[in-house]
Amino acid sequence: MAERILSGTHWGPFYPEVTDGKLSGVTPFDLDPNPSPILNSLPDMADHPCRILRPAVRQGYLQANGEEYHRRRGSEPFVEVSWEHALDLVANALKRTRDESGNQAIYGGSYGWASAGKLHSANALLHRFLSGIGGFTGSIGTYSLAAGEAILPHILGNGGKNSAWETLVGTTQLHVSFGGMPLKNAQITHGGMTRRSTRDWLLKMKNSGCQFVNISPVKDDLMHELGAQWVPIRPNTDVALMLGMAHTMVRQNLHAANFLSQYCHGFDEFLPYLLGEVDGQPKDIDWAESITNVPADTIQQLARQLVTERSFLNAAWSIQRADHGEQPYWMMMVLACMAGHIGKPGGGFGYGYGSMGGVGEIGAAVRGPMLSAPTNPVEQAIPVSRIADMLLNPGSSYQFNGSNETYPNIDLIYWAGGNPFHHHQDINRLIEAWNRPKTVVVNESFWTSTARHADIVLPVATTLERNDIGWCFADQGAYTMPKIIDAPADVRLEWDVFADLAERMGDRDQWDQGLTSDQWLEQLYEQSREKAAAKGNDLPDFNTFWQQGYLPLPPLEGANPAYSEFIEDPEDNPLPTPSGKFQIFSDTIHGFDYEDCPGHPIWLEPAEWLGNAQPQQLHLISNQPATRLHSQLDFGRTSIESKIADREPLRMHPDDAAAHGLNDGDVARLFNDRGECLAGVMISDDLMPGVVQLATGAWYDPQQPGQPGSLDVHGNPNMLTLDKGTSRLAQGPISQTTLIEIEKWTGPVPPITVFEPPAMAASED
Ligand SMILES: Nc1nc2c(c(=O)[nH]1)N[C@H]1C(S)=C(S)[C@@H](COP(=O)(O)OP(=O)(O)OC[C@H]3O[C@@H](n4cnc5c(=O)[nH]c(N)nc54)[C@H](O)[C@@H]3O)O[C@H]1N2
Ligand SMILES: Nc1nc2c(c(=O)[nH]1)N[C@H]1C(S)=C(S)[C@@H](COP(=O)(O)OP(=O)(O)OC[C@H]3O[C@@H](n4cnc5c(=O)[nH]c(N)nc54)[C@H](O)[C@@H]3O)O[C@H]1N2
Ligand SMILES: [Mo]
Repeated sequence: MAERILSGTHWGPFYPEVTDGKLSGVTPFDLDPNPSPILNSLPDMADHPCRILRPAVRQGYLQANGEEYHRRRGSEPFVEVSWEHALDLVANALKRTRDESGNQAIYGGSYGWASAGKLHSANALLHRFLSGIGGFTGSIGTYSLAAGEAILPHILGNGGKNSAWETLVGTTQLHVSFGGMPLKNAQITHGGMTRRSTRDWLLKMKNSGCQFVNISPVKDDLMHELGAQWVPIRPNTDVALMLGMAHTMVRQNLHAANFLSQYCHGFDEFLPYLLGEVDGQPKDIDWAESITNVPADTIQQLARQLVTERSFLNAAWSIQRADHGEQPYWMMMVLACMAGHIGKPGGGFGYGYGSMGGVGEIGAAVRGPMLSAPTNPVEQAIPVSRIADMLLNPGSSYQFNGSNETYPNIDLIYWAGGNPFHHHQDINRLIEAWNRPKTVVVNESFWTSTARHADIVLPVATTLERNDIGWCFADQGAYTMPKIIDAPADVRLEWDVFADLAERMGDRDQWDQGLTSDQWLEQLYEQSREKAAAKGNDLPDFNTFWQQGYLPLPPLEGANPAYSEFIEDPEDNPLPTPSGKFQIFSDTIHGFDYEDCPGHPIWLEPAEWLGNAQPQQLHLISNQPATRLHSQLDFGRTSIESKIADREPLRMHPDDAAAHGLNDGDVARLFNDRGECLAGVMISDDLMPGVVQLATGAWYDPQQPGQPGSLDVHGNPNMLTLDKGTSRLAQGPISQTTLIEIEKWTGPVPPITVFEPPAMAASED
């Protein structure tokens, strides 16, 4: 072992301190300039009371007494059973489902972030296991970026390219970001980056003369040291603002006409809409002001600056997590084309800077290890956030990105590494849907809401209790993730759980090929090492790496502005789009004939927004939490210390607080037709009036567990959000499209109970 053991998480690497077999503290990684405060919560991970200690089965499932036994999930006590018993139950349910209904009746989409590490990646292990036993209905896309993932390939030919930070420093004069670039989000990178560098890049840009503009309902979405111009905007109206800017450019003849004709397809089809020749409504600055609440003068100023200065446009992922979220992503590309700086140093556009730490980083020339898996024999997969639609409407049809599909009938859900009772919109609707299948199996380390709504719960070791490798896609360094402490006695490695299940399903040989998980880890590393050597990069052998702890990796070569090759030589380096150019008009999308996503970007009214709100309604933004990763470590000290009256903080403008008779520290009830929750009031000038902010991830803590419509006493915004797809193109989640009402909670304040284990009935084994 190295002198100091190094391990890591999605929010960065750390050196553990172990006292008497317990994780007593952590020190951040030496090379990380801005370590995440979420690291401080790690000591709470190992032995918190909400740890699942033994396999557990819902009492009604165990007794199976009555046809409707699956309709009481979340409301009954659990019974602890032996591993043998629990694994037999899972294997029998899988076999029964397979025999009676076929493999497509198993839902294994199992979305979620799980933990960092290349081997023990829960969702990947589940998919590998289920593929080996005949397959499963899977999921397509993410809750993060579903609308972007669907629209960008049509208009850019792939997921889009981002310029490296290096190319923006000293070159970008004006940086305009929709949704800001909040450092709270840049703490995190999927897979766990070694360094949190976004803050430093932003300061370098500022110090070399860049002016920043933060277009967001929330002022501190851009750090105050940047002295940014804050342009408060009504949520979900960014596309109208962009159209107003585009209209100004055309009217004042500022737009880059040569760029549009040389590098873009379909500006002529878009122009009549922009000018109002199609619908009688020019998308001018007064029209844009009436929708966005951004003053017409500001829109005009920004439009001029975008053209006259070397400008860069960025959109946070949040702005597409909204009704018709495809449109602002599409329109921002059009606006950047009209400004004409794409491909030049410091100019152009990108998506997701500040949404996650790795965006804008160059990454390494050597790729990380990957566990191979058999292809899933079941081809069907649903757009990930349509899960409740699928469970509620088996056999019904839906449209998705040009195809017509039918929802399968699901008998069994198996989840590992995610928390849908945190992440899905409209939890009350999810409860109804979740009660439909006959069996729900969940692998977890903690009694999350999802574990509480399972039939069979299998307790698995945490990242602290197993050997793994941290190797993040955007990073120039890899690190070891050695086992730091022992798992509780009856808690097992997820790898071994699947090995024993594979044994019961007759698939053991394929699962582990006779090797232990530690042997697999070494083998995976050595495979990466061989691939690196073939490209002329020498990596140390596994044992040396394991001794070293940290492994610097060679950077990818070249940091050119995105699309510079295309701009320099469009004939030889066309974009991989149908036209070979930026698609301002998409004949493909036009051919789908979707009213909610036609052939060029347009303004479409969201289902809920301040423009159609009642006077007492407020727009709820449920952003990513600063003090944890989603729902992970909500019980950890960093998250707990941030709570107000034990509840998730609700930020609101002083005028809105006064109008509702609320003061700092009060408990408020948030409600709409879909549900209700409590939250702790925090008054802030950083919010625009009419908009309130409640981060995601507070564990759902219902007053009557298992009952749809119950009050959540803790502050899960998904009690209130709307469960609808962005459009037929992406079918993405729209959590940022939510109106609510609010009132002071004057009754006794209910205690938070969700961090205690659920009720247990006497064990039978
Ligand atoms: N209202 C609203 N809702 C949202 C969003 C929003 O902006 N607003 N954002 C959405 C987005 S972008 C995302 S990505 C999702 C995130 O949603 P999730 O990714 O589902 O959230 P997490 O809390 O990270 O859930 C991961 C779970 O995996 C468990 N886990 C960790 N390691 C392991 C392991 O090794 N094995 C197993 N079996 N389990 C493990 C953790 O204990 C945790 O319960 O939320 C979405 N929901
Ligand atoms: N600390 C921490 N960091 C995280 C995560 C976490 O759980 N914790 N999750 C990670 C994940 S999975 C993801 S996908 C990314 C998500 O990254 P994002 O989607 O970019 O993050 P959000 O915090 O949802 O939103 C960023 C900001 O957008 C603003 N915003 C919301 N709606 C609108 C709108 O309609 N218009 C405009 N202009 N602005 C709007 C909000 O003020 C919000 O603060 O974050 C990652 N980073
Ligand atoms: Mo995400």
